[in-house]
Amino acid sequence: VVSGVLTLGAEVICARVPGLTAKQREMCRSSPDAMVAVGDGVRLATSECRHQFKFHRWNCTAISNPTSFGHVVIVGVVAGSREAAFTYAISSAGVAYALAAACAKGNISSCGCAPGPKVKEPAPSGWKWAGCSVDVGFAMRFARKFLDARELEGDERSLMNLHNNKAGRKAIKLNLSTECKCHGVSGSCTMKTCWKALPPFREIGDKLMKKYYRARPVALSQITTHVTRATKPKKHLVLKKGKIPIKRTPKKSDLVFLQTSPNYCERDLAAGSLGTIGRACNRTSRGIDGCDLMCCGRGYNTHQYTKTTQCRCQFVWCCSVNCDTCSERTEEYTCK
Ligand SMILES: *[C@@H]1O[C@H](CO)[C@@H](O)[C@H](O)[C@H]1NC(C)=O
Ligand SMILES: *[C@@H]1O[C@H](CO)[C@@H](O)[C@H](O)[C@H]1NC(C)=O
Ligand SMILES: *[C@@H]1O[C@H](CO)[C@@H](O)[C@H](O)[C@H]1NC(C)=O
Ligand SMILES: CC(=O)N[C@H]1CO[C@H](CO)[C@@H](O)[C@@H]1O
Repeated sequence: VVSGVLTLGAEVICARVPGLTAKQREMCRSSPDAMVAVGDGVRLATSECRHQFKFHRWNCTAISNPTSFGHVVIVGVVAGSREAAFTYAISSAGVAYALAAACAKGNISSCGCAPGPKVKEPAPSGWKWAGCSVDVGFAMRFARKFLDARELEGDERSLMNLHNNKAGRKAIKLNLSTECKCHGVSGSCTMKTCWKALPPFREIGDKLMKKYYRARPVALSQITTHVTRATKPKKHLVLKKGKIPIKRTPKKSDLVFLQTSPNYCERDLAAGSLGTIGRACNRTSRGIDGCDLMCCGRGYNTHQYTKTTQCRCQFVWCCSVNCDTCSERTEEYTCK
């Protein structure tokens, strides 16, 4: 009876989640506990993306459609851009990460701990793999099935999204940290047990940001390698040298994009650009956060205001603190 009620609950909840494909709805019904983690993963990814792009013209806003659960909707030319590549990679990494974390916590019935690292790594002498290592297997599989279920078109854009989804998952799998605990007489550490743990998600964000800067341009392969009549020629992405596609496939862990990005200076919603009017900028910085680059040469507005704070605080025996009130003139700059 209880499981009947739970199933009914999942049925109702999964029917209500907007924008799921048939396959995703099916996965939702069969693993409602994993769906909670998928939602956590999407939130984690969104906030990490905002953090990483806080000082960029494109700041990760408004491309992720909140009504479409676990899926990023990117419109216009931006859909083939390296920003889209980052968005897909970080989302898939976030979902895989949250699933792996939920498995380790015992929050998902169909997964738990692994006895050691997934990729066999010999433990240095005196060590032993023990305890609860993250079971990335389930998380990778579920994230792949769930997010890749979107990419049905088989065109160059869906191949790009699939590639970047995979690069995001790889970033989790390849960046697990090793944690250890010492055993032995009074902490002598004659014996160590170690397990694989998830690093802070910030580290994954930083790694993927490096990959964003080094993202590779790709094109749909024009060469149809001929196979037997029964199997269709397989479409795939190849690297480009300048504008020319070459016969090399991109590395699985690299991010790939199809189109060069717009400069994101002007508001053009059809192209997927919000523009930078009203964005805060730094008057003295020469970087992308500086007013020159952020405002695309349009200039900036200066807002002056007075900030009052408590200052010159002194401890008075015993026991109070006396402070003065200081006011300080501050300036803020926003793009015209
Ligand atoms: C596990 O579930 C508990 C209770 O629902 C929740 O508070 C916690 O955040 C979950 N942990 C993870 C890592 O998903
Ligand atoms: C991102 O940019 C948009 C449009 O320029 C702006 O409205 C929004 O406040 C910015 N978000 C953050 C978190 O800075
Ligand atoms: C502005 O940029 C300068 C130079 O890069 C930096 O030292 C300063 O901390 C920045 N100011 C703010 C408010 O971020
Ligand atoms: C330290 C480490 O293992 N770094 C790896 C993190 O993941 C990327 C793939 O996204 C690898 O290229 C790094 O070697």
